[in-house]
Amino acid sequence: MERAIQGVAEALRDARSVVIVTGAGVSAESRIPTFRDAMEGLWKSFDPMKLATPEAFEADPETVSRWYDFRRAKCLEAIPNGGHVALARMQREIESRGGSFTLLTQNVDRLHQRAGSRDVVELHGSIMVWRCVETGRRYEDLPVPFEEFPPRSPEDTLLRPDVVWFGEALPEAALERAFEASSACDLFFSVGTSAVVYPAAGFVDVARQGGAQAVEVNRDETPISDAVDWSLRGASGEILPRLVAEAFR
Ligand code: BV8
Repeated sequence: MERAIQGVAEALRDARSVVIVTGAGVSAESRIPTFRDAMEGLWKSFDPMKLATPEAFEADPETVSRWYDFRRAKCLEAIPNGGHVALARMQREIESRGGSFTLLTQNVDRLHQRAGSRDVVELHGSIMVWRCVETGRRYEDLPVPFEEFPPRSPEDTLLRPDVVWFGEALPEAALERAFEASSACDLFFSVGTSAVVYPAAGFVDVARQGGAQAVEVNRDETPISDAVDWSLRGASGEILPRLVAEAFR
């Protein structure tokens, strides 16, 4: 692992343009259950893959909004971990050298922003934002927990979480930025993601087709582990700080 970290640190020092895609694994050490870990407590009998869909909300807006309200509270209680902080420092170091840095996240918890990352591309939206199903108007800083389920807007219309559900298109602007940055970068990282949800899981291929080197930092093996140049197996909260310390001594 040490030699691999040195190799990646060298590539990071020389990189002119870096893109990172993160998934739920980067927030695991902040005690936010990942998407595929068993859900806990009253939600353990629910399947996230079934709840995170427009059909589920349509059929039972109360249950789906209670699940998101529960997760939103956990995200607000969570503290950014060493992995989030290291990525924020990596952005500062790269940009201070005149390089470009793009952080794409599948996570809806806003921990990257709370750790100091700037201009984060939220591929799957944010659990902190809810939008009116009729007008699309967005609301933040809503009461935690909600007073009623499903929650309603000040105009008394139905609110839904402003996240991208399975079967829904990702925000156009986020997609554009992700494709542009991935195709132009010279170093691409996939961190804390099972790399099975598309289109997010496909940006590593866009980067490699553009000539970039690719790095995976993940606890478990994934479908891209054999396709990257470096596969660092372990906890992002431990590996990323070591990597940034080695690269930007
Ligand atoms: C779309 C927001 C088209 C909501 C999420 C084939 C068959 C069926 C469907 C499809 C298909 N191909 C594409 C699709 C569609 C589907 C898809 O990809 N399905 C998959 C399951 C096959 N994709 C979509 O539906 C997307 N939309 O394609 O639209 C379209 C176009 C035009 C018009 C209309 C439609 C939308 C996908 C977005 C879904 N929303 N989240 C919410 O959060 O509730 S996805 C959800 O999964 C989360 O965002 C999560 O981030 C994401 C991926 O999961 P991970 O983040 O990777 O988390 P996971 O638990 O899986 O893995 C954690 C990893 O971390 C593990 O590998 C673990 O080892 C590691 N780890 C754990 N701890 C640590 C760690 N690593 C490091 N350190 C640690 N400490």
